[in-house]
Amino acid sequence: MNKIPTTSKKVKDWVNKMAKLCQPDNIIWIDGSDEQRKQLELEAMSSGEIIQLNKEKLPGCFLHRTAIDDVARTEHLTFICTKNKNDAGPTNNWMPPATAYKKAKTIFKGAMKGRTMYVIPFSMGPVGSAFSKIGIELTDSRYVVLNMLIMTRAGELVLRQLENGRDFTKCLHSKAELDIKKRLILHFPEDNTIWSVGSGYGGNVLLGKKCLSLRIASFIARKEKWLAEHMLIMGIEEPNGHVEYIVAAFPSACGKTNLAMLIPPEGLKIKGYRIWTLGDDIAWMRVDTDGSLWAINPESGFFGVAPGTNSKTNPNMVATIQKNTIYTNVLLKKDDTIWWEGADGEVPSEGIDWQGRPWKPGQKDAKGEVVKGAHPNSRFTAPIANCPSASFRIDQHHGVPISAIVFGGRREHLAPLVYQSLNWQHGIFVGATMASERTAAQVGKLGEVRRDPMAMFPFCGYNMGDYFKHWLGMGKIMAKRPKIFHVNWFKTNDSGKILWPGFGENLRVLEWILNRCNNRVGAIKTPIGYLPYPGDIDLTGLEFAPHAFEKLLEVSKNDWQEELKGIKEFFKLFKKTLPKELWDEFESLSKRLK
Ligand code: GTP
Ligand code: SPV
Ligand code: MN
Repeated sequence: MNKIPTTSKKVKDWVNKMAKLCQPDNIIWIDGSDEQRKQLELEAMSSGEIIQLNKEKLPGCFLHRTAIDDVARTEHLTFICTKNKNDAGPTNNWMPPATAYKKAKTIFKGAMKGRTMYVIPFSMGPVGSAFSKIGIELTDSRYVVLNMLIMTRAGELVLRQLENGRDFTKCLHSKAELDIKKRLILHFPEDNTIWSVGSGYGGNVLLGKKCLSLRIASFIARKEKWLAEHMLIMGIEEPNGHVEYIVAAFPSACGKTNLAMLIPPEGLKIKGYRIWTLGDDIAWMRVDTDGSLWAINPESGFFGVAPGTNSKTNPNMVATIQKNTIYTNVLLKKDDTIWWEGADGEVPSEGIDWQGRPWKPGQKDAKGEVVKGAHPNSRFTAPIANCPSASFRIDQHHGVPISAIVFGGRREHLAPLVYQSLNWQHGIFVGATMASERTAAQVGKLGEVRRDPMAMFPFCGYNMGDYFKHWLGMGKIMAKRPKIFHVNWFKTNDSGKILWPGFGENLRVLEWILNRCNNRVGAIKTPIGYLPYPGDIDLTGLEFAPHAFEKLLEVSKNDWQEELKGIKEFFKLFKKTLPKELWDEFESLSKRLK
């Protein structure tokens, strides 16, 4: 054991208690120093947890492979453990706290025998900011430690914040046997506690991320009157040098990372736009003294989707991940660099696939399906500071003021490219009725349309009916409310081809959004909200097949009437907890569609 770097009895008592349960051979406190990190890298290399990549081409980069059945968040093994079932609501798996602790204890008991327990003090948000929250994660995984050092502000500095007895989120993780049958991701919002066992996949084990910054934080945010959201934060510098900030909520693997660091397309670059990235996944937002909504990114790194990332789709990310990056479940090339489906350059002629097996392009498995080199949910962990478009305001204690909130999903049909809500309350309805096709970021059937309100379905730490009420209430305490929009980059034509070029071209839509926020353009009022006049979206340099752009902005009354049925079914789940305002909005939309 290294020296205990804290005088906080609360911290020491809890660490001791958990150590008694898990019985590690050793306890190491993470101090945040480079020396300690390097030492851990060496140990993780010799244990085989990570593989060092080509030192010239990818300095400070490593590859990690997870177990084959441990490659994405396991929502069916994720629980909100509140005393009353109704407090978890109809969208969460629920277990009573006593049962959950008992069940998990049998798995945690002695799980760290022969291993070291690492104590990681971390701050979500700038250390010392009134916006920030502190957690301590105990883990027996060096991979987790190395990732947490990228994703959060971690180390001794954080412990200083706890010397006065301040509360922190108690996070316990053990790989245990990495057995899916003994895997549980448990949240105890009433105890400010997270227990995760039996997994080594990022979203299940980097407990500062979804577990703390969304599930636990959303619970706290409701009490403290702020918002913890699954949103990117970006600044759009307009040609006159003024920067407007927006947040956007899209479900997992639906384009947050890409949007957050887009490069203006050729036709628009000439106007002088520039993008500043603050965050790609999570936003914490508060009403500040000026009555507007301000956002910080609690994280300090990206845990991004690898497949599809290349110099055309996301040049800023390609630049970000050239150093000090941990890759998970990608293909290893002969020269110790990496590759994934949709990466730059030629498809390698051979390599080691994400499962550690020799791989050749076009190779088929027993079922006759092409074997992928990288897992579809393979990811990289990289510091935001590496990103060429990183905003200079990332470390600012109270964040940035938000002009627009953008909701979006992956819908082949129905939702047009962009529309604006009629007002705040209708905007909450638009967010609450979001739906999207399932991606590889969560275990389950791909492509299935599921409701994902505000992209928070898997991440809300309490009853979502109350969550909608909280959103409505937040509007009431704001003097200046952001305008609310909905986008869909994924609409297809009849033969299934995506109509909108997406990626950097999305700036064309953001430009319209900012023009609306600043009353610079009018709009067409339709039953679902305000749509752009086609001429108000700058398409310079883009070519569309005949009618393709019209199709992108089409609102089909028939399709929307169908959609109403799905919305109604979904709303009914919440019984009395669904705010009346949302039923009112439902009725109004039904009327407008007649
Ligand atoms: P999480 O990290 O899971 O929360 O995902 P995310 O929302 O940050 O998604 P990300 O930006 O990583 O994109 C996921 C996938 O969507 C990648 O395969 C991208 O290539 C694809 N994608 C992102 N933006 C666009 C877009 O504008 N158009 C199209 N067609 N695809 C996109
Ligand atoms: C997501 O699935 O929304 C992610 C990746 O951002 S994970 O951290 O696994 O949740
Ligand atoms: Mn996410």
